[in-house]
Amino acid sequence: MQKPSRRLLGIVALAALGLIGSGRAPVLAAPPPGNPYHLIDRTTITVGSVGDSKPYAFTDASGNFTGFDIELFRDVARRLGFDSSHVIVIGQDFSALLPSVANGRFDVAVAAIGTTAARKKVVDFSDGYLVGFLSVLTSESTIRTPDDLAGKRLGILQGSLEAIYAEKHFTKTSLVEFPDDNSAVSALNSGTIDAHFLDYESAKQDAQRFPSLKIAVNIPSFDAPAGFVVRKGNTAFKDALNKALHAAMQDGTWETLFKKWFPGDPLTPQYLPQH
Ligand code: SNW
Repeated sequence: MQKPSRRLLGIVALAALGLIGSGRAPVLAAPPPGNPYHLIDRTTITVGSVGDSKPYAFTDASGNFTGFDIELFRDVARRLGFDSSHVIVIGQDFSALLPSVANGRFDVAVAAIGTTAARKKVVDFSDGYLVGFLSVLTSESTIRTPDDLAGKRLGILQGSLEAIYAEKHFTKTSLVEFPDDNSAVSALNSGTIDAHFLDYESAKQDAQRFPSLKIAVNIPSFDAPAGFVVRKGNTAFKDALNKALHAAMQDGTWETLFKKWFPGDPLTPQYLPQH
């Protein structure tokens, strides 16, 4: 048998110390003793997410959850002592995520969930880690502005910020609710709806996949940055997540993941290392 190389042994030693894989921030090697974060299972973080919110949170071809939000959360969890084998991700309909965290079914929900005052009545949010746009995706060349949606059928994801925005502002449009973005995009492709209203990055991916679809309208959602959602009052967990999240921003991990998942997009200055 070949002897492992010195370099390999060095890497293994560094990995055991938790010194590689997540930048310069200190990383705990194991879940902390006791249950300081009030987790359902003290050795594991149980995460609720969605399977089709590309590129934020989705399942890959082998059924594993991945995406910007999932990778960022795994990095943050590792800084608290929970490596990938101690983070379980469970898929749900988007509309069930916040109630499930409130009811103690998940320790945290991670799925590009925008922070709003209404949602903060039900759950707590970490600090924000992502801002973007809400977009109208359509194959109809006559839809170019929000006004063009009058009399049209527009898909919305149940429980989403898009749904709330559409109900308030697109009052002449018939809104058609879907449990997930995939089924809405199928309905769009089959002509059951005229357009779908979803996050810009997801819309961009759909437009690449289905060349007839174009992004017609973008509405800034900078006042509702995505955050990690925890049970109300679980301040120890929220504070620990915030500390690790800021370490991931400060050591460039956020920037690396952002460039990986949103290539070419403008970086958000407040999430970059501060000097
Ligand atoms: O508010 C935006 C935020 O600015 C960023 O673009 C990431 O998405 C949002 O958080 C909005 N996300 C929707 C929501 O919170 C839908 C999330 C989803 O489809 N998984 O309702």
